[in-house]
Amino acid sequence: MNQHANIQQAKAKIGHSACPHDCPSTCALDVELLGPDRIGRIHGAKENSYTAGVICAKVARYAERIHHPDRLLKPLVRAGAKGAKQWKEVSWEAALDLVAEKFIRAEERLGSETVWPYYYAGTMGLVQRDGIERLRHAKKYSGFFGTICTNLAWTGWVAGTGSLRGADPREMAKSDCVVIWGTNAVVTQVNVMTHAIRARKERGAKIVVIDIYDNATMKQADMGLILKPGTDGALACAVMHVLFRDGLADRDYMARYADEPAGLEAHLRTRTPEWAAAITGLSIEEIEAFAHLVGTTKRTFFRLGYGFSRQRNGSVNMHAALSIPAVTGAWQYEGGGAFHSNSGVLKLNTDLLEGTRLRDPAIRYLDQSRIGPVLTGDSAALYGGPPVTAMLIQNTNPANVAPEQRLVKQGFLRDDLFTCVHEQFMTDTAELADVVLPATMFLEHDDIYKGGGNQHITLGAKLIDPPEGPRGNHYVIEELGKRLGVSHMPGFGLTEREHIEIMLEKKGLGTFESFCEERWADLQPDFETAHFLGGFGHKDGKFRFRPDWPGQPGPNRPPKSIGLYGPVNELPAFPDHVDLIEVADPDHPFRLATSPARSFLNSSFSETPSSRKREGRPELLVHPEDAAALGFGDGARVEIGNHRGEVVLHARLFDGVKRGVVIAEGIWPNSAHERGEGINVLTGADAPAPYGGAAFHDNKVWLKPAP
Ligand SMILES: Nc1nc2c(c(=O)[nH]1)N[C@H]1C(S)=C(S)[C@@H](COP(=O)(O)OP(=O)(O)OC[C@H]3O[C@@H](n4cnc5c(=O)[nH]c(N)nc54)[C@H](O)[C@@H]3O)O[C@H]1N2
Ligand SMILES: Nc1nc2c(c(=O)[nH]1)N[C@H]1C(S)=C(S)[C@@H](COP(=O)(O)OP(=O)(O)OC[C@H]3O[C@@H](n4cnc5c(=O)[nH]c(N)nc54)[C@H](O)[C@@H]3O)O[C@H]1N2
Ligand code: SF4
Ligand SMILES: [Mo]
Repeated sequence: MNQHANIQQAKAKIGHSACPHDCPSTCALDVELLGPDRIGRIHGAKENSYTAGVICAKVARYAERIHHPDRLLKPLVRAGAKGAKQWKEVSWEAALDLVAEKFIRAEERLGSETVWPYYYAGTMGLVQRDGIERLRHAKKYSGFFGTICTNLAWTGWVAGTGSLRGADPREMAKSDCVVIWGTNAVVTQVNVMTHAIRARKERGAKIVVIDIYDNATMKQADMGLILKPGTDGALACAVMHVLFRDGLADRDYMARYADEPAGLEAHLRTRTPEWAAAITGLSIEEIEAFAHLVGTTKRTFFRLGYGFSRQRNGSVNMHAALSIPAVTGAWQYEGGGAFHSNSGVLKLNTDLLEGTRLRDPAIRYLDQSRIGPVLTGDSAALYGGPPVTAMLIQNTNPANVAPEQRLVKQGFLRDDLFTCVHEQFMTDTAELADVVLPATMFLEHDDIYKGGGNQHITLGAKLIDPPEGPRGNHYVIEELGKRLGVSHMPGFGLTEREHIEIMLEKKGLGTFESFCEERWADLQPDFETAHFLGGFGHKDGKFRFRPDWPGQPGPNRPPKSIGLYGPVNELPAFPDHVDLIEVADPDHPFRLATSPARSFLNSSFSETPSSRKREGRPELLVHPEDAAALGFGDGARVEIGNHRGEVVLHARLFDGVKRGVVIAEGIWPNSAHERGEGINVLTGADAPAPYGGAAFHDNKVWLKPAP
């Protein structure tokens, strides 16, 4: 740091906040305040036991994003053809009047279900993110089944444990072996590494990383297992086979805590390391070594991520991996057990905020991930209801991040669809809108945040003034409520702070003022509860080796109007490998995963100069022998494609991946690609069984030098 910066930091006032981005870490932040509307660097809060003073580089440099010259500052109305990037600046009043008028007209023509409010987790603040639900329910607009991120993972986790929580993630530091499975934690949730590395430093713990390529996290591992995409179920089965075979299974624990240990053991008899080696591409020795490590290390902590669930068999694989600590009995020990998400325990009462009581159960739901089929009039995706002809979009960029991008864009270009996008930047989606509204950023509005990868509820009060122009999501929902005639309904007419107060009060967490002092609340359940020592979440208190796939309750269960996604009868009775994935074939000999980039966060940060510089250009990691066989070298322009479309990238030769597997890191803006089409041209919007989701890392593709 230069002297000038040093002095600046010494002078800076520090404000407290929470990271609003869609990241399991939900870091508690210390923000250098340089003036009423200016920030300096952001630091991780040292006093927060999970954040522990560490945050990622892209948020440390948030000044680049919040003071970005390209921020949207004025409401814009389309002044040319859709997508032609011609805009007219208008006042907030005029823009909101226009949106309301279009929504009213659409409803008059086709009924309320023709309007589809669409949102996601660009901000994780409850008030700014979820307030749109209040408007939806009040107006009986089409429901939103939010599947894109968590469905495959949560379904698999809840199938086993019956409840979406796990061992205290800080306990990783007290573990003797941390298994980081299907999450690139160095990149996507750096705080996992803080605690895992502490265990290695202080107790000599081993770190195991299981992924499909030698990513940044695997570089930190003592044991790295690189398997073929979508084969984690096979690995887990062979590990459990060895545990039973070699007397490393905890039979007493299973007798007490699991449903059918004998059935599982019998089922696994044929799931040998040889069997799994052929499926996973791992060696028998690798599988045996991993099984013995976790079988002989009682304090093994399984940190199960989202990445390996983004396969069409992802729920099955999540459940299979989760079954291992139920066989070893690791749950009984501090530093042992498993963790995926604490979302099941961090509940705040959002009934008023979301207008839950205004919900009409007769209204259809539409699946977030299937926005392509929905907007192009697929009658199955529309559940027999009217076409979608009006949308309000907040905190998400579906024209870039949703699967089957060609359909999504085709849909947004429809003349009979009116789209309002509320955004911070001119994203791929905003470019296709009729009206674009400028949004504030987290330090410019009040909100409250729940961790998924930790156990805190953290306050993020407004710290600085926004530039002239941008307004918060809450403002937009309230103003539309007035214009659409629902502002008298419960939940409307309150400020952000009042909503936060109500949620805090109902949870017994004090007031907004007191929470400003406390900054966060630690809601981690006690050891016994977190480790399910009083029983698992299912009615009989048992961990289920034999999941009730169609019958399980849970946060991701589709609403009745959607029902289950098939083929439910092909889901296995016990942990297993199932080929429900896009298996490579002669026309598509490669398997493509679209893993995250370190300096981007989904579609965010692709606008900040330092992130753009660090990531370089859209690239495809290809095994050198595959490249040689196809006759291209490092840096070559290559085309990858499948029945959904084709995309051009630059090849980067990389031997940390199995042959036949290619990796495209990061969701680059569509415009960063040669033909203006992004990587999601190649990903599929078919919903995996049983509860849906998006299988972003499960794509069969062909690959050739680009023409
Ligand atoms: N190929 C591929 N595609 C993927 C994935 C993948 O791994 N591979 N991952 C998927 C996953 S897991 C997810 S969660 C999705 C996420 O995809 P998106 O939902 O698009 O994710 P974000 O980039 O987090 O946020 C979207 C936008 O929210 C805006 N935003 C932030 N805060 C606010 C606010 O307060 N108000 C308003 N109005 N806007 C705001 C940001 O400017 C940003 O443009 O992408 C999915 N798509
Ligand atoms: N820097 C950065 N941070 C992020 C994000 C980002 O885009 N960039 N996205 C945020 C969001 S919305 C989310 S949901 C989280 C997700 O964070 P993670 O839980 O880490 O999930 P993914 O990012 O989807 O993928 C993690 C890893 O899974 C690997 N993987 C893919 N298929 C398989 C498989 O079949 N088996 C195994 N074992 N591994 C596989 C991928 O190669 C990747 O290395 O991260 C958040 N944090
Ligand atoms: S690690 Fe995740 S939660 Fe923490 S600052 Fe970075 S993006 Fe935000
Ligand atoms: Mo996500």
